[in-house]
Amino acid sequence: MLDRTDTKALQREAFRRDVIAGLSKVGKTLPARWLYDDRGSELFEEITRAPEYYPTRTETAILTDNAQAIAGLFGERAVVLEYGAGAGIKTEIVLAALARPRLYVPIDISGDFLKTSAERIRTRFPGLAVEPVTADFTEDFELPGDLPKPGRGAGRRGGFFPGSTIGNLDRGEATAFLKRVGRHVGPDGVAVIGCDLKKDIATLVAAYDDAVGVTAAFNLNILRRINRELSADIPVDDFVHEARWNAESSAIEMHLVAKAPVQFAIDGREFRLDRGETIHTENSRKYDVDSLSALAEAAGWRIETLWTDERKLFAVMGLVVR
Ligand code: AVI
Repeated sequence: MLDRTDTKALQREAFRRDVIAGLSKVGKTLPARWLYDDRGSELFEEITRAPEYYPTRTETAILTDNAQAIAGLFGERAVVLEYGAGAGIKTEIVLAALARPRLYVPIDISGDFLKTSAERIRTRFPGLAVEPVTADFTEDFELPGDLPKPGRGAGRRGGFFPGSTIGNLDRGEATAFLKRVGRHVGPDGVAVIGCDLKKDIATLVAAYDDAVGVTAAFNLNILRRINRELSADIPVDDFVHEARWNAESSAIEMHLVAKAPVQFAIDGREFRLDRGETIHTENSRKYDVDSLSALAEAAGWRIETLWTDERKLFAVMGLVVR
């Protein structure tokens, strides 16, 4: 019997279930969220510094160049809800520009991560109230009832979701997410969302298959995680990382491709892959202005401003509730 209060055990059971379900399908998949164990998170940090991975530095520059306009959208005494526990420097750029922010609410499923990033923000902004919320922001959840309401000593509520993580959600999930943010911020609310833009395929593929091989290590780490946490015997060296452009879904896909026929067991179940068969581990959707507008409108928002860089690599949407 699973102890329902043992979050580590619950997490491990959810991982086991997802892995077995994904690898039992005809087109094998693994959910991207499991890429981020401690090692995966470290590797992702490294990816953000790779010369080919333009999103992080481009978005940081957009936020820096437009910090005053973004602060104007949030307005005075804003309550800032950040989906994901603090995107480091990007969060700091926005918070530093705001006029007397009332409260910062980082929301993340990882309590440990949340604690560390809340502490960092408290140190950097000693006068700012910080109220972390532990929740999975990809699913419906309620905000604590005691958050200040707009009008009573607080300005409007604004959602902040940088990093183009919205691109890792499918269309239905992205729409549901934006609707959820709309419910959280209310009728006068705003949101600032980072999105990666469509561009030439060579630039996209290079960003997800860097020359040094950090993205490859990040992708392959999910197999090592399965071996480590589920006592499996996947021959990791028999797989290679591949980044593919899927024009139909407008997404870069990450795959793990079997170099040879592969056989392994997880939890007493046997799995086989033919040579060339793949495990699809992540989608990273790329948008253009029309598809971003359509997404925003379908979720009850309107794009008030679209901040972008000179080369139109990346966009930051300033949204208002319609
Ligand atoms: C977290 N997310 C926005 C990254 C992306 O670009 O889709 C994850 C990533 N996967 C490979 N490289 C980066």
